[in-house]
Amino acid sequence: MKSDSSHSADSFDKFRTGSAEKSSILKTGPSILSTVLPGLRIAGAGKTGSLGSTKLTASRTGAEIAVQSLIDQGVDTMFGYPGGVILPFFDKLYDAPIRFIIPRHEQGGAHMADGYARASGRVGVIVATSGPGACNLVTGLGTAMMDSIPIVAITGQVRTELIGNDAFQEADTTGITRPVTKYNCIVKDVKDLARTIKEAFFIASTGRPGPVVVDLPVDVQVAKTEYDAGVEMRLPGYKPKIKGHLRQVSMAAEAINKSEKPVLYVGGGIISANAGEELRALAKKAHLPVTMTLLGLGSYDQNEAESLDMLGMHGTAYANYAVQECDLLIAVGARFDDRVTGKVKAFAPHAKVIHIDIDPASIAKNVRADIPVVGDAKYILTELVNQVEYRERKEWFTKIAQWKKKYPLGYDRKSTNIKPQYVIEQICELTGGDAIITTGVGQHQMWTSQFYKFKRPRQFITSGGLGTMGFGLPAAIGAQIAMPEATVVDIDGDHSFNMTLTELRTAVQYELPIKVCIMNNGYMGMVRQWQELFYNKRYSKSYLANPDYSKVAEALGAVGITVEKKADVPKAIKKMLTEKRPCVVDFRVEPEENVWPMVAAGKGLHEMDGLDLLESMA
Ligand SMILES: Cc1ncc(C[n+]2csc(CCOP(=O)(O)OP(=O)(O)O)c2C)c(N)n1
Ligand SMILES: [Mg+2]
Repeated sequence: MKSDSSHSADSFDKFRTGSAEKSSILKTGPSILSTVLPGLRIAGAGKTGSLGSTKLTASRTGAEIAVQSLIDQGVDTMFGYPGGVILPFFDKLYDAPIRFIIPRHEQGGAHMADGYARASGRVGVIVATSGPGACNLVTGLGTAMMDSIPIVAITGQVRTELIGNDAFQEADTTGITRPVTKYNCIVKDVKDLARTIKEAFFIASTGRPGPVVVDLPVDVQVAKTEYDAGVEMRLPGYKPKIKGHLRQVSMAAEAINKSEKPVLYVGGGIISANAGEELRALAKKAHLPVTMTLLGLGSYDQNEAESLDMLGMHGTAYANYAVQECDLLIAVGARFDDRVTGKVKAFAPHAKVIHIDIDPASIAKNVRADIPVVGDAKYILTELVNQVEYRERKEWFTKIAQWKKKYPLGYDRKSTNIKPQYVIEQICELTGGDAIITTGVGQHQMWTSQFYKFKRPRQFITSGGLGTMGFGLPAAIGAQIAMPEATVVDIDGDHSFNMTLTELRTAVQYELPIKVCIMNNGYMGMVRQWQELFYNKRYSKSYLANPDYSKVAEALGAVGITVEKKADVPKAIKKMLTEKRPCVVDFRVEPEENVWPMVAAGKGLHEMDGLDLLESMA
């Protein structure tokens, strides 16, 4: 059994409050994972304890085993909220070397674990009690599931003998969370516990990542057995494919070399595979334009000439036109979501499609794939880089340059009102384009994807698949915990912020200098935009009376700033960036601004509305 441990128990000292006796449980073995599939991204690899053996230790309770298993997976940070049936587990956390963040609501905790995972590339861990605690996780799990984010959730459950009896705070957690998890299970025998937790981390972080729930009845937490740190996983049917089929990879390389008008279309899979450098190498070597999905933003530096920025419903005209006219579409780690394709039948009509994805179920699910390649983007792109040749493709790049010139993203820069796009451009400029950005869901999210120019993977954290309002603030907290030195800015909507604003107090308590910039248009702006365009301006129930957000911020112990004049925007952002406390800036933006361009639902990508407006502002 390989022991690659560098993260000794001592490195946890600053968190440790417990007795010397505790240290014995810190010295158990490493994960066996690195010996199972060499080269895989393993949660906590290199961060395990220092002994590395299958040595059995003295009899321990389930709660002790659960905590020790987490430590052995390299977990040093967790999010969670206690309750009756998870108390044995919480008791063992009392003096464990784990930094523990208590949110104000379990949904917030799940988004924090998610933001932590997205910012760091590690597995986020969230703990909740049974019944209401577990139910409150559902939105967070669904958000992580849709965006393929590795989370392990540990939930308390009532005693095994009571399950099915409508016991106090009983909920069918595995039943409820099945559709929003990659995998879930209930541990009914303490002897299965160590293995199950190991499997949970492995499943969450390998293949197409995703959330895993381990439901833990309270009697299993107090039952005793021996802890075997080296226990073997039993996952005979789970074998994520890493290396693509060589013949398919060669065919893909050949198609790229022949193509006159190629487009690389990349998604969040590049980021979860840590394949940003390989993507760059491919685009540069073969000379390929790159467009990104919402979740793919950051995977390619948008300041580089090859970037076409985002495609899809609110993507750029130049990206959408390029996709519609290309002769080869090279999709990597993207799943042809309907917000990307528009009308599927009209999508990329002239293109041969290469589809590279680690999840075989995603391939050809929505759009045919002429050359499917199943495997890890990092491996496959490396292989492709070896086989592709540089081609100038002068005509193609000239055409793209013309589209860029004719239809740049824009807005009325002369307006004396505060345009949300202006605020976001200013945030980008004043943070040097380097901040980690989170968002809620709505217009502000789309403007952020259009007007903040991302440079690197893991810089943009947003709920793409589920589109969860309320994600921005807790995700920013998780990201700041993962990256204490980074500037983390939540660019939020007024109503999205409303949904989880109680977590501001969490940021205050843990002294996290996060920034929240509210694009306060008074409306559920995206709903209002659809009502304006498709429901004859009948703004049915899309307006809510907001509180004074800067006063709310102050009441919760954060800094609050309100900005009502355009001239005050840069000043307020600069002040925000110097604050050590969490800071909320309430920008009173133009209430009825719209996001352009827009591909209306059911239309082809080339049928964008708002182009004349963009052209006139170019
Ligand atoms: C939890 C949740 N409920 C409802 C929606 C539907 N929805 C999408 S955008 C939106 C409005 C968002 O308003 P706001 O946060 O103020 O952002 P804006 O569009 O104004 O920028 C709504 C209600 C959602 N995405 N998530
Ligand atoms: Mg709004």
